[in-house]
Amino acid sequence: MRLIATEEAWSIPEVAAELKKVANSPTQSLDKLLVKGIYDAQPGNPGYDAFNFLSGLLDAEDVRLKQMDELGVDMHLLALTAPGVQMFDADTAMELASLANDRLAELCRKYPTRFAGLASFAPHSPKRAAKEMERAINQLGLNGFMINSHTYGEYLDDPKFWPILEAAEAMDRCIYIHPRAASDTFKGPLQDYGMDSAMWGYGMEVGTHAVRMMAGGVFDAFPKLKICIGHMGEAVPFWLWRLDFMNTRAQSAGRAKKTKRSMAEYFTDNFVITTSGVEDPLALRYSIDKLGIDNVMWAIDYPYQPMTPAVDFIAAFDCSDAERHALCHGNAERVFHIAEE
Ligand code: 1WB
Ligand code: MN
Repeated sequence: MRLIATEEAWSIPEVAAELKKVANSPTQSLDKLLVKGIYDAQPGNPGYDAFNFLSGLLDAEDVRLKQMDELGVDMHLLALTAPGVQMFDADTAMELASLANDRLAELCRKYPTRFAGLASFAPHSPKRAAKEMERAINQLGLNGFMINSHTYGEYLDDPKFWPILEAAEAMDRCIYIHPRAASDTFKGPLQDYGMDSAMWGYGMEVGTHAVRMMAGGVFDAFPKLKICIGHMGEAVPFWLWRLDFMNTRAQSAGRAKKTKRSMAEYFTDNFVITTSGVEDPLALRYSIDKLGIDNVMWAIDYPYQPMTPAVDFIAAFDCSDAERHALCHGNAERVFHIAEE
């Protein structure tokens, strides 16, 4: 069965070099803990070996493709890795997003059955971002978009970003919201014990982003907009009942914005999720039964997550043939406009 992995991280040397500058710049931010470890790694630093992801991120055609061949992974849906261009100034962010999009499109043209790509954009300038999004789809033939959660502490429920949402909805292309470390106004207790990133903080950050969008009425303004979130839905699927109950109560008490539909309806109609980095069959079964099989896609989260266990996980997962078809490639083909084979 065709296997499409839907949240696969990748980068280019120019972005890596700019992130190394960020690592050495004077201003504090929670992202820097990880950015320093990956882009300014020094042998001998704690975690140097464990966080040695850079070569995997900069590679597509060498180690990655060989391993895909060995394991029967047909395709990686690649995207510029977190924090993308969102820690840069607006001009640098725009230049590097379009450079990354050009390179990604080149790679996808060279290997049309092995790589597909999510385009990057600079949310700092939403109207110009929308133009780059249009170029990425109409001229470069990329498959959708990725944003790495907040931009300078601001989230997509803010109408200033809505040109971005309008463009995605008009082109029927999904925006993948990938984590980055929590914004300055949210980071307090996440600064210790390694909680800043994938262990806990990332999920809190993107889960909060998704709830802000639903409770903020974004999907009343953009009813056809599709948002993808990874890491088994960043725990949101497990919260849906309580989100519905408490949002309904808060709306009646005048503490929440009036929305046309319920949180659970937005989550099932406007969101899809991927399994990236969560190889737990109980969590996957729950998510499929709760959200519907059309809303869940397999992903690895390479190179942060090794390929072999992710492949073994989906191969061993107990499901029907129709479910396997949807999980492994059918949903990805539909949501990300990937040509069927
Ligand atoms: C890790 C995971 C690091 C992700 C990342 O850096 C990203 C990690 C940007 O496991 O340390 C991720 O995408 O899940
Ligand atoms: Mn990831």
